[in-house]
Amino acid sequence: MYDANHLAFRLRVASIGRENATFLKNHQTGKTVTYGAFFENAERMASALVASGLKPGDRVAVQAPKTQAMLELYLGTVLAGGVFLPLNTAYTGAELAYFLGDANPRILVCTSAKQDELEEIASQTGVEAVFTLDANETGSLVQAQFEHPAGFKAVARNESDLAAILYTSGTTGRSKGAMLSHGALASNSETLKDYWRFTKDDVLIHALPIFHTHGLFVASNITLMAGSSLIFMASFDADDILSYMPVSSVLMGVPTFYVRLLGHDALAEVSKGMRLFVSGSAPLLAETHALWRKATGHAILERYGMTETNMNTSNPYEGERKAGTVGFPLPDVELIVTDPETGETLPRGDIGMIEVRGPNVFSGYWRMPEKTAEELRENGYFITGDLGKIDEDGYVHIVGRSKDLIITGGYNVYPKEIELLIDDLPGVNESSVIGVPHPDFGEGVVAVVVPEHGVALAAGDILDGVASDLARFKQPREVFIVDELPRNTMGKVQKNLLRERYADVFAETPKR
Ligand code: MCA
Ligand code: AMP
Repeated sequence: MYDANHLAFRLRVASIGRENATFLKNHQTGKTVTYGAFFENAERMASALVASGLKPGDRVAVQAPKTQAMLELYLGTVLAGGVFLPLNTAYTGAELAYFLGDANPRILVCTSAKQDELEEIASQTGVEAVFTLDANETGSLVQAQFEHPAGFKAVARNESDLAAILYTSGTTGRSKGAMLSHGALASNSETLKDYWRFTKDDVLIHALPIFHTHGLFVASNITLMAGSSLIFMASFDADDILSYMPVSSVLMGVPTFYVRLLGHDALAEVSKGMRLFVSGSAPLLAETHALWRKATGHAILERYGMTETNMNTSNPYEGERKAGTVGFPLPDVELIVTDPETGETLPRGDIGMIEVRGPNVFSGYWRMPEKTAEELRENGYFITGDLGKIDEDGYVHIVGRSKDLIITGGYNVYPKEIELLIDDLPGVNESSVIGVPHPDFGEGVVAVVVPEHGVALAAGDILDGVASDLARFKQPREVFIVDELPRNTMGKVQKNLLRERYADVFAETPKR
């Protein structure tokens, strides 16, 4: 028996009657799995987790490649009453040590290649069992799955119980774990399924990673809720995506996907039968929107979300999809624009802080009650840190961010985290990290560094110095050594001047 408010229950009910239909086709192996087999595998996974000591509310941390088994682990964790905690595969040991120390998972799942390194970190952070998802390995959950029967009875959970924690970078440099409940995840995917008209006939090209909201909750949960199918690719590859378009109906991607696909001659022909192209996680340039429409006849549907809230707004399925806007608040989401100083709601058209409220909003930051209180108001509104306005037709525009955030290829990078590491390097006096336009990634990371007096520093010293502590996508792509940073009268570094100064650094970088 499943609890009626259980995320897994709502996903399972949604796919009743689809037991023999394809849920997922694996691009790498060519194999398919039916809904029936997928849910059975997830149930076996849940049994294996419980047998290894998982109790309701325990975290299951996972850093593993994108495979069907990882999706089964996600659902298995939720069925077992656990809290799924996916981690970017690019994170280094130093970054993982922080997440494991903060979240205290009972179970860690990783690759056999990283097992030794992570077992050491895990033993210091209270992890009780380390598994892999590699087939035919001892200690593999894929092996353990088949030692356990299907038919696992979901552990009852309330709507407000946690189903997942996803870390999102913090302005102070410390990442914060966004606590996501069963109810928040289930309601948002049901809303989106209806808003974007998903049906069992849809085939979604899934080339996003599944350790973040976009690939895990938006793409995978909606597919499950609609009983549709996935074409599951390990990562982005333009030729592979184009080859599947004639047998697919929907693509979800970050703007970099669309920029890269535009460079291919086959696009116009193969996209003819597609139903929907969705973009999000970073701003889609109006230019990309226009070029896509010209090449394919399709208007990309841009939507806006956050790790803390899942999706908040979307351009309409029917009606005008306005380039440069993120559309309307979703049916169950309230969105207001407030004065960042006073918190007063501003009149339509004025630019201010975007705040959102609804069943999609998270439950707070894991073990950070003060941060939660700063960003989540008592009346339920979440202060997003995005600056925007609502235009005369009701469309939401994001015009900037009050948070010092860089979004590169859809991944978020908080400058503070990098600045702290650079400032600690020998010979460095201070640094400032900024994002500037990049033709492929949208924004590229640039570090501007001031050496200590009399010290000769080279860019390579900085890059080598941070390499082992930072995921590759966070590492600066350019480093400039300067005598001083521009400051205002208050002594604050004027990042806007730095962004202007280095605006063209990546101008010559080819679009892919
Ligand atoms: C890879 N690299 C990157 C990025 N990705 N550098 C900066 N930014 C990136 N995003 C590095 C690689 O390590 C490599 O380093 C070099 O860049 C070239 O890699 P390449 O082969 O071109 O990369 P790729 O494998 O093709 O990946 C690019 C990508 C990928 C397809 C854009 O980053 C991606 O799938 N991004 C999607 C992220 C995502 O799902 N975001 C959603 C978050 P080297 O120099 O060593 O070769 S959820 C969210 O934001 C909210 C909630 C929302 O609204 O959805
Ligand atoms: P994350 O930390 O991964 O949850 O990223 C959330 C942030 O991505 C938001 O606060 C926005 O700044 C940004 N974002 C997501 N979708 C869009 C979009 N369509 N346009 C502009 N920014 C976006």
